Amino acid sequence: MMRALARLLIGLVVAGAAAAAAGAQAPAPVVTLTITGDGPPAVAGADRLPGGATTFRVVDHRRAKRGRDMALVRLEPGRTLADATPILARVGEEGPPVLRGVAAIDHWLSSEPGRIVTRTVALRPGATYALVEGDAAPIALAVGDVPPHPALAPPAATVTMRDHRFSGPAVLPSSGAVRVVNRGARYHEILAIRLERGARSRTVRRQLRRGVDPEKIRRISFSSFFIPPVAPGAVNDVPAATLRQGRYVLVCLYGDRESRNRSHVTLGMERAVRVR
Ligand SMILES: [Cu+2]
Repeated sequence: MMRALARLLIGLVVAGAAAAAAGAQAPAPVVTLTITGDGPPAVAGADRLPGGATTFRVVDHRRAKRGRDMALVRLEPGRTLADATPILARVGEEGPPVLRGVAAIDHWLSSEPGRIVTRTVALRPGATYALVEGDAAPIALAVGDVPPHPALAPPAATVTMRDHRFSGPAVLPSSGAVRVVNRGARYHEILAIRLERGARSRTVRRQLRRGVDPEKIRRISFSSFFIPPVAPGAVNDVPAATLRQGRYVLVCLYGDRESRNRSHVTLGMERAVRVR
């Protein structure tokens, strides 16, 4: 899960806005990240970012097998990218909690080769962000002045992550957005594991809780409903269209020093849900 950060770091600084007057619901501004090779993405549309809902459009022109994951890191008030850079370099080794007090991973932007992936996130007004992936040189983005910021549209369902459990509805939609909120004090991730025909929910959940490698569990598949580890307080809307009708288990497979490297699912962080 740490592959993006382990590769090192680049930053693209996106700066939020001073709190602006609330205005009419305007469409969220769009930032386009274009990937054509192994280098950092080309960034367009990020020079006048307000806080609030912002749509990231990730265009990956490569003919690669795997997409790329970029962490959208929020700097804590008063911290600069120069403060955060040496600590970000330790995240691959030590995990995101090493950032505490300096920065927080609130969101991830993932690409899919040959496709366009969009993700709308709420950028905190007045905050500064860095897009972190690999070890290329940081791309600094000019910070513009700030128009009013729209809020995220209401989700179709909300799943809450705590230390160490999920809560939310037992049935999730397959359209609209599922909001995932981290109300824990730790970093958490979410992956929806699909139960294929013949899989017994109780058996699969027991195996997961025992720490069996999910790759070795039969009759399950991994959906693309996935958010890598995000910080306490992070709010992410995931398109429910990544879920097909059926039975799923939501799991947090993340583990770090705070959990003695045990995956959180072994601490009980799993929940059975149905998608309709
Ligand atoms: Cu967790």
